[in-house]
Amino acid sequence: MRDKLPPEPPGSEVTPEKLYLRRRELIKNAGLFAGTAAVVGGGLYLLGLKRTQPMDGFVPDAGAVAQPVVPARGAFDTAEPRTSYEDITTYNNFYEFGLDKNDPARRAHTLKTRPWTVVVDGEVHQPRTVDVDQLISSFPLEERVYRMRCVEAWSMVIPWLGIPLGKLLEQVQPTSFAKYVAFTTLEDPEQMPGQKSPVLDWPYVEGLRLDEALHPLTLLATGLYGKQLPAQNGAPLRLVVPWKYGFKGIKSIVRITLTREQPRTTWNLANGREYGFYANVNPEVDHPRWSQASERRIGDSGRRPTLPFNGYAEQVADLYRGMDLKRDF
Ligand SMILES: Nc1nc2c(c(=O)[nH]1)N[C@H]1C(S)=C(S)[C@@H](COP(=O)(O)O)O[C@H]1N2
Ligand SMILES: [Mo]
Repeated sequence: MRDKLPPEPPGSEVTPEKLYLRRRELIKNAGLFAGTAAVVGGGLYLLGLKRTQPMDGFVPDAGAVAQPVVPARGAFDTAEPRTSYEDITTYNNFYEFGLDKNDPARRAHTLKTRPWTVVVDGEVHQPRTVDVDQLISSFPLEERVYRMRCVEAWSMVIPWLGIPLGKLLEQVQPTSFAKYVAFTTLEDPEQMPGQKSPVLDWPYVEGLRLDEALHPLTLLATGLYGKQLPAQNGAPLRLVVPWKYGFKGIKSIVRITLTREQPRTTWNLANGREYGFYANVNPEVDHPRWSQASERRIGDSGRRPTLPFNGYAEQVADLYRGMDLKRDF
């Protein structure tokens, strides 16, 4: 990223209005959970329904105690407080719309995110060219509350909505030659004025190893806080890989290509000494220009320690068994 230190986040004072808006979000969110209880992983605790009991054919115990309808946390959801909708949608990195954190919120609303076509091709038996809404509607949406750690040492907690990437990849049937997945952002300098400047090689490209792409934590996000994804956050479709630095989370995707070779990635091309292909969050491997041992949570004061794999080591460390993560950073 640039040498300039990121600006301080907006103040964390919670005004009554902000509280009210946040409450409305939560209520909306609860409604969304109720509608999709079967797919959000945690399900609902209703009238003493126990998680171990099957949903269909369920008969409540005679002694069941009525409980409030509280969405249970999904297996991968963090219980940490969520970053405000305001902060998530106004403090962004999206260089296609400028380099300052508040540029994307001011400029990206002109991006035409519908109609939008996504190509899924390469080493697959069933290549597809689909309208994004058709793609989204062919899978149940899931909510995932993930930490996001930017390589610049700030972090957020974001309630995403989306589709596990693995489900899409299963559908297109990777061939036995597929080893990686390459992603490409829209290239359209008229709509994305940042692409008129050579600050990065356009279009923005990213990549994952196939096993990383198939991991159940890896999400194609279509929304956040129960609503459609705002353009500044990468509408209509962006990648979320919560154990990796935020720059792996490529926005406004138009193409997903299964490949035999490791794909080129934008930040690695821009500066390979500072940004690796793997980009796993690692407090023990400092950025050449700053420490990665701690981070600033947007909306909070003070710093907190950065966790290996951003706190997802239990789920993903096995993917990297036998690798030297200081060399393959
Ligand atoms: N196409 C594209 N995708 C991108 C970026 C970008 O500049 N262009 N920035 C990345 C970086 S550095 C981060 S930290 C996250 C930020 O996501 P957010 O703005 O939704 O928090 O998006 C990533 N995806
Ligand atoms: Mo980032």
